[in-house]
Amino acid sequence: MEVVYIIVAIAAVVAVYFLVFKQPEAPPPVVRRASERPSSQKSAAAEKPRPEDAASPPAGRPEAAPPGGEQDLEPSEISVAEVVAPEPRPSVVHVPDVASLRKGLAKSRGEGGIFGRLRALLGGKKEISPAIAEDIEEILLSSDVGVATTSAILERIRDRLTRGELVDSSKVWEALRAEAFRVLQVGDDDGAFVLRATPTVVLMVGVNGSGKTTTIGKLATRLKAEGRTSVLAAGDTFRAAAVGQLVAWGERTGSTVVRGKDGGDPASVIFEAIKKGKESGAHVVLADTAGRLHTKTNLMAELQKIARTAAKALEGAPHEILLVIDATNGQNALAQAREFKDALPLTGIVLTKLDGTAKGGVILGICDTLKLPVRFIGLGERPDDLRAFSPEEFVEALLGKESEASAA
Ligand SMILES: Nc1nc2c(ncn2[C@@H]2O[C@H](COP(=O)(O)OP(=O)(O)OP(=O)(O)O)[C@@H](O)[C@H]2O)c(=O)[nH]1
Ligand SMILES: [Mg+2]
Repeated sequence: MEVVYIIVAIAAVVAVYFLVFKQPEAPPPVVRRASERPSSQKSAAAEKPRPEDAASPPAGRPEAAPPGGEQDLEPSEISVAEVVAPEPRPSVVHVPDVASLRKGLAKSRGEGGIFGRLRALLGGKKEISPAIAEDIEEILLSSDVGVATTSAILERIRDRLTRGELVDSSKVWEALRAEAFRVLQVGDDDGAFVLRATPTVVLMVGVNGSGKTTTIGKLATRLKAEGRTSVLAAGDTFRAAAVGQLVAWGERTGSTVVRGKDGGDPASVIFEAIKKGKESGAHVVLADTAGRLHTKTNLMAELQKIARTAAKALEGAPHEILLVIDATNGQNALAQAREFKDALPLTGIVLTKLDGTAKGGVILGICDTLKLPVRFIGLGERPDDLRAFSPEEFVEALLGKESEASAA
């Protein structure tokens, strides 16, 4: 009898061993949030692993692959990562929030602002006469929309007024919003930049004090919150304080800061930062540059050299060259922007300090003139006062008339 018990016990141990330890190993799950991709790509993208997910080592552990980490990848997973084209995805997840955007645009929505004045003009009117076009024109011009953009908008509005299409104030509002949307939507590339490479290299350029360094800090903050790592390149070697400012953001966001000697060559700092980004598997390199007057040709040539050097450090870099514009600079901002666009292959705009102006219309003139997408807008000095731009949301926040009562 005892022999039977022993045989049964041995059989049970063997069965458990095969069941538990000899199961085929499941591949490690690809951890990804659905919100990391634009909605249009969600279904098509299904569960394809992204190259950078599979290929990049986690931040801070560049060389030492953890046991069971990259070394455990099946050959098939590696080849999938190699053949699948990089899937563009927003670097900063955009969460629509018209109410908070409206708060940031309070000056433009207030009594003296573009929205407040349009509301005062159209609010009480039941009957609309073609002469109203002149009043609208005056408001747009004094809200920094710019002469060319205002006259293009007004031409269409006048046309519709004459044809009797805009019979009441709500129709005029609708027409104005449609015009604003048409101007703000530049192709299908608006909003946060996408991570096309590991690392994705982003170069910030602009005149003095436009908000380049602060925007880098805000971006590093947002990226960190999404589990991405940034290397900050202190390319403003002109002022020691500028390096200090970036180092402070680096400490705040846990990002590596690559700096050079005071007065050193900014291009070589950015080269080193890209090298560091590649070695450490960082997702993004955010490169600061010294503010410069758009009229100084030698300083504009320096930016061109920085861009060329970045491409030597990593093919395709810089992936984004963002022109940082201070919204409170009004029409001056437009002149600056044109010069920067002539000198560099800009990929987008960051419009800062929109919280500080009642003339939010400036964004229309900039978009219309430059035909460049707005990537981010700055609405304050705090780390989270940066929003990925969405034309629909912006028009709703600036000119959304359903909240007229609570606008001012
Ligand atoms: N209100 C407001 N202030 C901002 C915003 N962005 C930047 N600032 C402030 O603008 C000032 C200049 O910002 P910086 O980031 O130093 O500008 P910069 O372009 O790096 O300046 P330079 O390095 O001198 O060319 C700082 O006081 C920032 O806090 C914004 O969106 N809103
Ligand atoms: Mg700076």
